[in-house]
Amino acid sequence: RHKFWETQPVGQFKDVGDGNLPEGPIEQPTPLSEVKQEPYTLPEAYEWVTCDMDTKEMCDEVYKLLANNYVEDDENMFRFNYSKDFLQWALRPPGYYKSWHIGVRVKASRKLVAFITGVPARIRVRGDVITMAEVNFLCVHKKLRSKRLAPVMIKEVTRRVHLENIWHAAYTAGVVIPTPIATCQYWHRSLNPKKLIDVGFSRLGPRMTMSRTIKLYKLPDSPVTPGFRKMELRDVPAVTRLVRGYLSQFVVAPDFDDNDVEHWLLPKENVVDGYVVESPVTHEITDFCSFYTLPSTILGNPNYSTLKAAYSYYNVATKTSLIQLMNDALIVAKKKDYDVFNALDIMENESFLKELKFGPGDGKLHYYLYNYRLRNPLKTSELGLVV
Ligand code: YNC
Ligand code: MG
Repeated sequence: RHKFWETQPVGQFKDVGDGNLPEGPIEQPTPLSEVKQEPYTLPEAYEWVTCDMDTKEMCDEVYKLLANNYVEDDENMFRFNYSKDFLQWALRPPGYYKSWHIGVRVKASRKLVAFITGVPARIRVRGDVITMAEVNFLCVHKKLRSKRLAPVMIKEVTRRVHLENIWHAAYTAGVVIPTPIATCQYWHRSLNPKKLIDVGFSRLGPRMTMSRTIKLYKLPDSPVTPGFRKMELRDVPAVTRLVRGYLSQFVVAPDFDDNDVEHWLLPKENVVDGYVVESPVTHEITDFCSFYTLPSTILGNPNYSTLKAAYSYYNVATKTSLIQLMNDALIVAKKKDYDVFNALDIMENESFLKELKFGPGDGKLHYYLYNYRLRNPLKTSELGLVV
């Protein structure tokens, strides 16, 4: 059934729930001298390229490949349109390896036709903090699909991860392969319902008019929590403490230090937004919320070309209620002209989704670990990781 994945050190479908198999690494590391030293062989017409994401030229090429060939929804109405700034942010976190940004070119035309990336991350699984690769942006040009190029891309990134003495990975995908550690769902909160309905992202509810719908999703003009403000560099230590404390309750979560928080959570225009609540009395940082910006191209609509979407990232409420905190996140996202605010049903998100008028999306997101077995799938509320 899965000719490639059956050969890999991942949980296999037949083993789900088998109480005799231990949790943890599936294979032991091998000496680095035993890791294959040459790249995997590509079909003769193609060659590997290590993508230097510091250069504008390379960023442009990767941007175009993904903008035209990356993930679409089931009905092919929308396609992710990661910005160049987002790609540079996502691909160059603390300690990143250039060698993990892998492209494939056509030798004759020099055209970039496939891509896959890894970035390093410390991820805790129960009590074990493990250095992993987060693998993302696997993309094969539409004209080269179903030729078994993806397994070669995955084997090559695996080889390059192994060369750095790293033996585990985390990744998410819309498809089911052996074997999800959790299966999550996206929820969507309309901020600009008229546009969302016009482009076919959502539909007018039964017995609803456009004006009633607009009223239903109306939000105040500014955040309601006193002391709610944009995160600044000086907030990094306090935000690290808050986030670390919060993430400790989940079975799988990143192990963030100050450098990670500065990179992943400090606001970057049109890439990532972070807000803190600073107590007006004690000036203590008591709460934090964040979202990242990922627009989608609207395919074949005469009136609109892009959907501006915010995606809930890491949120920690200690003094403010999570509902009020996330409502403030919706308010600032609306103010910044986002059309929709998306959130997965992970962490404690289920406690605010319905109350804040999010609706369930179709399509699932499956989470995976490479070379690490869990006996049973996790509940979505046991996941503390956003890839
Ligand atoms: C996928 N998304 O099952 P079997 S998510 C993993 N993740 O193998 P072919 C995938 N595997 O079942 P195509 C996958 N999609 O026979 C397919 N596969 O064992 C498996 N789409 O290969 C599939 N991006 O080349 C099958 O398929 C084999 O030409 C078939 O190419 C697939 O980034 C793809 O959705 C996805 O660009 C490249 O459809 C193509 O269809 C495409 O014949 C649009 O491949 C964009 C898209 C995927 C987004 C993502 C996470 C990727 C994780 C990869 C796994 C990493 C493992 C860890 C490595 C490091 C380990 C260490 C240490
Ligand atoms: Mg292929």
